[in-house]
Amino acid sequence: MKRIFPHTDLYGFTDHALSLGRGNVETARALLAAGVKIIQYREKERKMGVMLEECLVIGTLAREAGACFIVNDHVDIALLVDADGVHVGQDDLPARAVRRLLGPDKIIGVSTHAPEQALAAVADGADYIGVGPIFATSTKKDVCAPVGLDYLRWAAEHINIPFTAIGGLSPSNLGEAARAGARCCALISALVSKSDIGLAVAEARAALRAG
Ligand code: TZP
Ligand code: MG
Repeated sequence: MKRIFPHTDLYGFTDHALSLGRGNVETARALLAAGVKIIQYREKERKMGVMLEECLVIGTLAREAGACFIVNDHVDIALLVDADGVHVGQDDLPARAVRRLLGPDKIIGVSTHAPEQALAAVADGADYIGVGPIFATSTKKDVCAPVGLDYLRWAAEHINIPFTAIGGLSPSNLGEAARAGARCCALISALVSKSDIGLAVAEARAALRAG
């Protein structure tokens, strides 16, 4: 059966380097306990074997919590742990190729930074797109300059699959993002780099609602 990208407010990530010494499993557990319904395993430093073990655990936790579990970059790991889907960037395997590996039932997300990339991702069969980086971020090292709220407004108007705003989002600017059309917002450092992830999720939700 085709997995569904949840219609939800926050998209949470792992990133152990930014997580104040917490492991990825602990971070995912805290995000899920706070009611986050999409978790992406995003890990740029660990060995593949460690990533596989962590994804097995986080995938089980997400399933138990009724949340969607997406693996960043690694189609092989996603298949091995039966994740709900994979997220790829512009320099990763193209969505059409990922689809051949994953089949029709898994979710494919594609990072986009401009309208032509968004339209190409939709044409290539993406199930959702990332829209960003909206604001400056130091979390992703190889990222382009911030695209700003104009691209988010464009996506809200023209893209008819789910999309998630990403990049430099925090309670201080989530209201602006919401007013520009964001319904789902992806936050990394504003959640995982806080000592109390539950509180950070509550503050992000309140800021989104106020927008
Ligand atoms: N893609 C575009 S910006 C970004 C990714 C993965 C990083 C977002 O991290 P943060 O800490 O929420 O700015
Ligand atoms: Mg990638």
